[in-house]
Amino acid sequence: MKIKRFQAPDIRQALRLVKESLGPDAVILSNNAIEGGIELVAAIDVEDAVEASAPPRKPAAGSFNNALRQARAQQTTSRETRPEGQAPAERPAHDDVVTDFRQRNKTPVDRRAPSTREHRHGDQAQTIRRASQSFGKPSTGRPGNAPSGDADVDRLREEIAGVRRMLEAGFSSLSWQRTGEQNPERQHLFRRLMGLGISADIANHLLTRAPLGEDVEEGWHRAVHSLASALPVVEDHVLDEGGVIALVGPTGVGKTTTLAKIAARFCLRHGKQQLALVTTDHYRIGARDQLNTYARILDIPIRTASSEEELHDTLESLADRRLILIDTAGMSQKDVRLSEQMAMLQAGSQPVKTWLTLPATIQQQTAEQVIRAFRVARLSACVLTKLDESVSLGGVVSALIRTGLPLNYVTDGQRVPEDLHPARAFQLLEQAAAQLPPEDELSDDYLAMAFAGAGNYANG
Ligand SMILES: Nc1nc2c(ncn2[C@@H]2O[C@H](COP(=O)(O)OP(=O)(O)O)[C@@H](O)[C@H]2O)c(=O)[nH]1
Ligand SMILES: [Mg+2]
Repeated sequence: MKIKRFQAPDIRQALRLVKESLGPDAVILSNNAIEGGIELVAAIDVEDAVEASAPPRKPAAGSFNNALRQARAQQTTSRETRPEGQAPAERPAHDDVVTDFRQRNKTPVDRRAPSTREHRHGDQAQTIRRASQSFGKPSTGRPGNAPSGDADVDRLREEIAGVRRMLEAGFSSLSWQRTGEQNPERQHLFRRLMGLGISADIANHLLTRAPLGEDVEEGWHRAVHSLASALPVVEDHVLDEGGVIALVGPTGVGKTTTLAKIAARFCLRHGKQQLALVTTDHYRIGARDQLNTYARILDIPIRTASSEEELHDTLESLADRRLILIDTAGMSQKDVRLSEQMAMLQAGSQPVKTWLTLPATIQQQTAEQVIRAFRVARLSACVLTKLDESVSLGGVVSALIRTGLPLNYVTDGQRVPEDLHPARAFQLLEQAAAQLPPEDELSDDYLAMAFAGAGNYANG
């Protein structure tokens, strides 16, 4: 067995790396969110790989993948030939492997006789979970995976951990397979939601609650509808009522462009006398130039404020303006100056509404990190930019659902002011669904892991 780790910015790229390095038979053992992306641990049964080029032979005893494959094949054959509900006469090879592991690890054997396929499945799953739990535990009482100082012991431990992951992957695979047998609509819809980039826990939660009918397309429509209902959206009246609005967010996400779009829309409705622009971005050379250009085109005043007092005074001096738009310095969620800058917006006597600007292309974990970091600015809404560049909206949609930050506007191009629209949840998700990648892009191994993980989350 060969086990490798792969890191990539998103799941699709990570899966591509796995496929390129280990081939299409690789099994995904685990997936974890890491800073800047995702880490997959994948394995390939080396014997399998060799098998492809070698003459046919009996599968090696103890090879989990082979045994699992055999077990699946036997399950399918026996399902085809035996009456519904009747237990098969022979134990599949997979049980032998589990028994073998149990004996080697002295795990108590569950002696209940399986009566139906349903029970057998449950017992198998429980057994695998138990076996995998006891199998990975260090026997020395030494905490965690601290190196023992003995190379052989460490290598053995690593192998045991690998086997444990294999068993867990087997468990996930069985659970995924069982759902496919008992509830193929649910499995199909889960696959589509995952294709959309929706997080596994939200997808599972949705499908557990939404009534699924016979018709898959109807079920899909209902799932998209439920997702749209879960996405928080707020209708904003700023273009009519005005106020003081600050656009915040990381660099390059489209704050200044969005601000120009809002300014131009407002000018068209109410005239230039009612509007002013302020920038607190004194960090970046050229930041003011960009805003200046828009101010010149619209013929509206622009001010710079680089401290709390200056901002306070500037806002006071512009009190007669119906709408004041504040452009802020783009800041990474890790920037130490972030809290200070965001606190500055809330320090004055005038209430400032802060809108977080996020690109539709952002990954779920990064979006959640950014939202958490910018919470100090008391965010009231989120503007989603660059819809035109996004391949999959699921990440950012999941982040908004999980954090509860409401969406108010979306932008889908660089044109000022045309490419700015009020957010409409259902329309947005229908559009995302229309861009779905081909269904075979996410492997069954990955889906099985995600499904099992989401099940645990939903149940616990
Ligand atoms: N394709 C596309 N590009 C956009 C959109 N909004 C902004 N941009 C571009 O993204 C780049 C960065 O925008 P900018 O407003 O300067 O970002 P800021 O650093 O957050 O102020 C510029 O080239 C914009 O033209 C959008 O909705 N779609
Ligand atoms: Mg800018």
